[in-house]
Amino acid sequence: VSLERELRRAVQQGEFDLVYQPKVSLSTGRVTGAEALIRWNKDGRIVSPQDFIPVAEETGHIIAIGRFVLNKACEDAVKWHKLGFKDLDVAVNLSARQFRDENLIDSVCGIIDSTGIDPRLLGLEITENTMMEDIQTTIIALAHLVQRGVKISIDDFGTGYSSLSYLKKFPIHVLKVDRQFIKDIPDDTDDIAISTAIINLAKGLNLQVVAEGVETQEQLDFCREHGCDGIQGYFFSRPLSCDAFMELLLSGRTLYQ
Ligand code: G
Ligand code: G
Ligand code: NA
Ligand code: MN
Repeated sequence: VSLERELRRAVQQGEFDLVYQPKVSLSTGRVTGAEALIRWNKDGRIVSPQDFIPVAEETGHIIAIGRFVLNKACEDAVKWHKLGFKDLDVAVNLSARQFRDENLIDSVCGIIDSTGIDPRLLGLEITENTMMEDIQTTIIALAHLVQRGVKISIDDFGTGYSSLSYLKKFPIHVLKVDRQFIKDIPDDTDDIAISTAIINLAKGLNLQVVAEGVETQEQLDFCREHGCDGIQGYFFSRPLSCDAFMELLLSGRTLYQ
């Protein structure tokens, strides 16, 4: 059976689920929200999105998958809200084809309305390369989304082809430092220089900056000392099932004692 047919079945039979990786504030040490990451439960095995998102993109299944992700993430965020965590946000990854889909804005607005999520608590993560594919269309699409109240992050910043001059033209809120630049800190002095520059750039442009892939205390200290707003990474937590994420919230665990 081709992966394409299996993907079709997976959408229809509800084989997808989301896990949530906590994001933590470096000023308070508290969980501020989570990034939703899709998982495919295929015959008892978990398939990584790296292995099926590209095929889903090529075959167009990404549109249905993306709608599932957005809807589930918003529903879960509303659950967290009802548990009393009223400021917690949720971020969803949008792939290139989804971002270029002419129904994207309607789809996002429809899901905001049907789930009742406060749109300020919904974030969309879009990679630098996706944004750069067609700059005029990107600016228009982002403007519509921002007008509806959602927060936009540039994902994997520093790994793509963006010219810095576009940063000020895009209505965005958060810059995410790619894990690639964090993983060899403090050993790699080039990565220290690059990460420092990205953080300073973000601050200079009044953007929030979140470091991805923080795995060690040293990396955490680096991010805090250089003025990152938040971190994500295995040091604090791996991605968790929605239930495990809610347990974490209820436990009150923070980054600092
Ligand atoms: O969660 P993990 O580290 O395995 O994710 C691998 C890649 O898949 C990352 O680049 C991530 O952005 C992407 N990814 C995870 N979930 C989604 C999703 O729901 N939609 C899209 N388009 N990409 C996702
Ligand atoms: O492309 P994107 O930034 O969305 O990808 C996020 C991916 O990074 C997810 O697949 C997530 O599982 C993974 N990830 C998150 N934190 C860490 C970390 O600390 N170390 C490593 N190796 N991977 C991480
Ligand atoms: Na992401
Ligand atoms: Mn990223």
